[in-house]
Amino acid sequence: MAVDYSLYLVTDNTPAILGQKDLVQVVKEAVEGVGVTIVQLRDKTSETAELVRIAKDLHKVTRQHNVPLVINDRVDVALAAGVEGVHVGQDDMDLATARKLLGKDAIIGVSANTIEEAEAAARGGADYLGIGALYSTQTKNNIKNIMGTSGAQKILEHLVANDLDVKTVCIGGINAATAQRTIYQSATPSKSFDGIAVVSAIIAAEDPRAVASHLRHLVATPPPFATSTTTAPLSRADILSRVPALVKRLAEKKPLCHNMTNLVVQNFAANVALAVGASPIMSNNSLEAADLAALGGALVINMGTTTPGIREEHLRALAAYNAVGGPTLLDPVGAGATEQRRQGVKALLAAGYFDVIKGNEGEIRTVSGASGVKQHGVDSGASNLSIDQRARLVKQIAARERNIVLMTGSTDVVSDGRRTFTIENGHEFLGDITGSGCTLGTTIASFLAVEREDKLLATVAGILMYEIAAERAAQKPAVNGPGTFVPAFIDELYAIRQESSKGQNEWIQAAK
Ligand code: 3NM
Ligand code: MG
Repeated sequence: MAVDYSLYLVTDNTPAILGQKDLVQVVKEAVEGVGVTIVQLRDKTSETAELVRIAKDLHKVTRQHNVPLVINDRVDVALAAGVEGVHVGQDDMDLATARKLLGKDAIIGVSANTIEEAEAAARGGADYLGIGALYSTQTKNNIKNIMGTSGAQKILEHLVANDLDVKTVCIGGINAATAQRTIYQSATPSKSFDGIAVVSAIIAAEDPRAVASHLRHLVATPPPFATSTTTAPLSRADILSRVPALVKRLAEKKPLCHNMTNLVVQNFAANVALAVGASPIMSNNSLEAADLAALGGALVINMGTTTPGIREEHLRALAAYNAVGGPTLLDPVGAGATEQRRQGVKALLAAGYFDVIKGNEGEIRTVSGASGVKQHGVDSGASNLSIDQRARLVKQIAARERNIVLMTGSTDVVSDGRRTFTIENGHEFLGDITGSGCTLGTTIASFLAVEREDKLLATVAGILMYEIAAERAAQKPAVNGPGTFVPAFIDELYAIRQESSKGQNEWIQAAK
């Protein structure tokens, strides 16, 4: 029997989640309509006789809708109630024994928190794995490992690499706000979760039927920010031919560029946004984020100033842009410098999606570790990766996050996980002024707002316009140092925009 794992409901009868409702009624509502596709009775408190009675009651409801019912942990209850199978945790009856007792046609699922557990269960003939916990959750208190999407992705990769064909659902903190991004960011090129498993999202809901139907829709639909579909190689010739047109498009569309940025660069970033042709808004108030996102602009989250409460502002704004697929860029300024910032990066990566993450070597290495990826035996803080190592790291994070990662330096390295580029433009004066990294973020975000098909192209366009402008500015006779460089730089950003708007595209020949 082919089982549809797309929306897997795990029950909970504790008052904190079920409230005063009747469990059977909740399950009935959840399986009706475009509802849940498989149900697990998970009840840690009822006596055996009561459990069998509940299982039989639930089974009446699920059978009517051709939805399989499995029992958590209790093979005896599954047999007594005649349901379709069991779900066993790592501390429950072993898979082989459960299979022997229930037979080959039973559905048997296993909880997997680690690669080893997943491999053992898949080799042992589990029908599906419940992989978790993705996120922290109030629903289960003995969670061993919060893995995030990067941990889940590693398990899926391992199953693929070992040719282990088993269905998978993710569990732990999955709800309408997290479902799409979790499926998207956990996926490998050849394996994605077959579904999501939820407890509180449905059991605690006021309208389980509506929530179930909404979750089904979300599971079947890519997230709104999953717009980059291009896998075409991006050759130097492509860049030379497409970037000036993109600069022109930016000038014509004048997209909003919403900066939640640090105290130091507010004014400079706004001037850079204007020079490249965007319309800047500097606002750290997340209460306006949904309105701004609706206007089609881009969001820059720059962690350079940590004021109390700013993390919550960032998280709310990110959620607002993610909800409509608006462009988002993270600039994890000083990410490794303090605990506040390390935690901030972790929280942002766990809670939302960024189209682009840009930073210097130290910042990107902190981002790398923020979701559990091991660093490659290099001392933290030291800036000593070779270009090859940088390229590998950037590519690896981009594949993990399914986004664009840019590591700035005298050679910039940028990747979408498949295509990896180095860019050699720029000028040393950029290192002698404040906010040059931050305003590069503002520039790239502005490009993202007008190029959603190929986010790597948008990022490369931003870097080239920015760094070629810096080279041109530094050569001006009136520029004697960093002080005179800043206004000349803004002038050259403006000049490149004007040239591109008139079809004068020679400037891009300076790309290297
Ligand atoms: N198992 P909610 S997490 C039952 O990690 C269960 O194996 C988990 O509840 C695991 O959807 C979990 O309310 C609880 O977050 C999931
Ligand atoms: Mg269990």
